[in-house]
Formats: sequence, structure tokens, C-alpha cells
Amino acid sequence: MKLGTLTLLTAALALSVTPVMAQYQDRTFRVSNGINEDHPVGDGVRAMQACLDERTGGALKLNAFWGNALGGDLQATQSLRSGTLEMVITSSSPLVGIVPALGVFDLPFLFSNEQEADAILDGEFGDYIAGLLPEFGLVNLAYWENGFRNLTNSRGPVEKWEDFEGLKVRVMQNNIFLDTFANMGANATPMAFGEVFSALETRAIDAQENPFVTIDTSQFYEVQDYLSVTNHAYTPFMVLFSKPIWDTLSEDEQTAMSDCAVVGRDAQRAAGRALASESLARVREAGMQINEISPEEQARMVEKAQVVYERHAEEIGVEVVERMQAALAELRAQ
Ligand code: TF8
Repeated sequence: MKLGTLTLLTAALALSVTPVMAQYQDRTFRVSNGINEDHPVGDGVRAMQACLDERTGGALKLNAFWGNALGGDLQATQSLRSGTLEMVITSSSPLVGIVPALGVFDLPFLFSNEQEADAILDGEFGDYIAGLLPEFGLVNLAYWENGFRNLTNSRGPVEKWEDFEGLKVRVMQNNIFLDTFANMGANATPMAFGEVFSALETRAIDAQENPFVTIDTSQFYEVQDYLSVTNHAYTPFMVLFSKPIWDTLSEDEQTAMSDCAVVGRDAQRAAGRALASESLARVREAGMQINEISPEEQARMVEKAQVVYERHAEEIGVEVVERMQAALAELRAQ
């Protein structure tokens, strides 16, 4: 054996026994948010940052922008695809024009409770959907919680199917939501989230639908009098990263981001679930009337909404819908 080979062998051996220190460059990622910082997403971002600080010694930093300061969800997501913005935390719903399969999460009354949503999103089905995104220039780091959506309006109490008749309701830029509300007899108008408050204030529209924490932290209680506990949809938040920028990160940096997004997720969901009842109490105190939907009426709504599944299966992808239904059936059989 020649000396040179021996030296190389020794060096290789030394490398394999000495733990290699992960390498992180100083980088700052801008994060676009439509909601305000006091929303539980704020807790999630702080927890994700604390995890990154610990993991990368302060090299990777999140710089979050709130209240649509960097544009709406859809606009921000397009910037990720072109590599001019690093991150957005957005509902999946406004993105169906980019990734039709995401429409599966918009199907009315899909999940029955948060445990079901967690199991589907954090399990195989969530991975399957995340696996579709890189082709569209997006990387999903984790699913966070937006929450079960509830209707608010300024016209009158909504407690049954017939009460939706003629209600001018803002929906997300999403065909399935549009159809769900049109099917109820409402006059549904797609609109970006950033325009909702003033459209409610000027009475251009009567109604909107979002989880309790958003109704609270976006101050919709100032311009809405009635809140119906409809729980008609659960649309997750996705923590999206720009694929073109992602590809410039080292493997260690990518792993730190993915792992810390999951740490953030757990903090965010916990904060959201703790805040939900507080938010409900706060909007009631602010003068909103809370209308419960009776179990019989809820069952009737679920039944009448089934037609939306049939009408949109093809556009979402029949395989995607079937996979979701199989995953849910398996969960419910346990
Ligand atoms: C909506 C969504 C939004 C969120 C937020 C802007 O109603 O639920 O509240 O995507 O991040 O548009």
C-alpha cells in the first residue's frame, strides 16, 4: 500500500468517526400572512423560530409579514413559484387554480373533528398531496390549522338551510366553496381575504365564513352581528416554501426548516384550540349573537351538500377524492 492511499484512508476514517458539524448560512426568509400577528399562526411562527435558533445557532431567520402586507394568499403563492418570495402561510383553498387536487380539502363537511383532520393531514394522505406540489414550484413544510369554518352575517340569524337564501356571502377564490353556497341558495361572491372587512363594512356583502379565531383577530365582529356555528368546512393552512429557492438550500438547512415547521405546527394547533373558545366568548361580548345549528339541521345540511362532491370530483381528480374517502373510512373503522 502506498503512503498516499494510507493517508487518504486515515483521513476518511477520521471523518467517519468525528461527527460532521451541520453547515448553516445566515439566511432570512420572508413569510407572507393574510391574518394578523395575534392569530395562532403568530404563536406557530415564534415556535418555529425558536426551534431554528436552537438548531442553526441563529443562522436561519423568519421575517413574518402580517395582514396581507406582502399581498394576498394567491399573489404571494405566485411569488413563491417565481422565486421572488420565500414563504407563505395560506389556506389551501385559494390555490386550487394552481393545484386542482387541493380542492379535496374544500369539500363541505369532510372532516368531523380536529383529530380526524390531524390524522389525515399528518399521515399518508397529507404526504401524498405535499408530493404533488414541487411540480408547481412549491414545497409544503407542514399543515397548520386554520380551523372549522363558521358563517357570520349582518342580515339575521342563520339556523337552517333556508336561511341562506339570497344571502350575499363572500367565499374564497374557489369553485367548490362557490358551489357549496350557491347550492344553499346564497349569492356567493369570490373575493380575496384582504378585501373582506371593508366589503362587510360597506355592506357590499352580508356575510363571510371563517374560523372563530379569524372572526376575532380580524375584527369581523365589528361589522357582523350574527355567527352561526356551521362547521361546514375545515381548510388547512399550508406552510409553503418557494421551490426555486428551496433548491439553493443545503440539505441540513432543508431538514432544519422541515423539522421546525412541524415543531411550529404543534405549537400553532395547541394555541389555536386554546384560543377558539376565548375568541367565541370575546365576539359574543362584542355583541355578536351566536346561533347554534341543531343536530337534525346539521345532518340535513350534510346530506344536501353531497351533490357538491359529485359535481367536483372530476376537477379535483377522482383518484384524489377516492384516496381521501378511503383514508377517512379506514380512520373511522378504528
Ligand atoms: C380566507 C382564509 C384566510 C387565510 C388567511 C389569510 O378566508 O381562511 O383567512 O388564508 O391566511 O380567505
